[in-house]
Amino acid sequence: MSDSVLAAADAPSLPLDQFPDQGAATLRGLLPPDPCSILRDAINEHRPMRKEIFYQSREEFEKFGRWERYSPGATDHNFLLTDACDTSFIEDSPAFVAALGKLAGDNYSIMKKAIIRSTPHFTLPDWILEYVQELGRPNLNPFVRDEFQDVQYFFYTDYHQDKTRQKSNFVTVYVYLDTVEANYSSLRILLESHKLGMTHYPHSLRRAYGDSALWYYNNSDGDHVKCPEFVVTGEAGDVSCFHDLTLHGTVRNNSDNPRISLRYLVAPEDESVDCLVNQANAQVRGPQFVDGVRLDVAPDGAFREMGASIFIQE
Ligand SMILES: O=C(O)CCC(=O)C(=O)O
Ligand SMILES: [Fe+2]
Repeated sequence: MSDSVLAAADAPSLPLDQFPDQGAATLRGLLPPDPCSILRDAINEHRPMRKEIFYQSREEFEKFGRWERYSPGATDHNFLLTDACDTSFIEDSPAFVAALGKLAGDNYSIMKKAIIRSTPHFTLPDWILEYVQELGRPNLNPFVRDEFQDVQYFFYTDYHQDKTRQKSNFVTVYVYLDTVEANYSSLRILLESHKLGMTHYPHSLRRAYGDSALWYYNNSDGDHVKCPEFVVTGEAGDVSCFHDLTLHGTVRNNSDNPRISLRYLVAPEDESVDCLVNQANAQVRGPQFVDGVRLDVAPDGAFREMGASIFIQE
């Protein structure tokens, strides 16, 4: 047996039918690994990690950059939507379609999909490294030249919820395209955190004294939950998913060939459909939406220094 088969067998799983209670699930080996690796190579070839994709100085960023419309679009300026990326083996796969159907009902829609590139510190110009040093959620796209903003670049991400809009109701579905070990910017999911509803970022989280993989989380209504941290290790073709209010994050990736993954936001037709996402909503005790949820973003969209709860490895 090869090492990778062993690793896949060893990776812990979260059964899909526990999604409403846990706020997350894993679908190991859902997709064939070879086409995932081919897609990864194609992305890496066309969008290699290079220092040149970033503005080289703060002056240059202030002249040409902006704090809005810097992410890949749902319908345009999105490299995953181009002919260079064949995703039909994912989206037409009976196993993938069946899993999404369970999560969001047969009439689910893919609201958005994008390529997520984990970015190692050595590809970042010094001025950006300094700029993001005290940020909790260093989304790097504002600092990327327009041409390359068709991919989503993260340095790491502190625990956060993906939901930002009042009306949205979705599940984030993550597709790994390579072997992801714990320190390869694996996803970290705080189980059962969706139950407290939407809360402001930075979230009120403290690590348990006796168990570094356990977090105490509360909302401002006095409700609280103890969340085990689930580290999503895995292989190309493994899929994981989490509710739009589930706290999750990623740590840095310092490998010279860092992780490339796909992220799908998948929505049920409406709130009455009998599906795992809506069953998870029924377990949410706190508010589904709060205003001004990101305290780390200034009115002009600039990022504010606020530190991070997630462990930031150097
Ligand atoms: O992959 C990452 O680094 C960030 C993951 C995440 O939170 C997201 O894509 O919403
Ligand atoms: Fe996220």
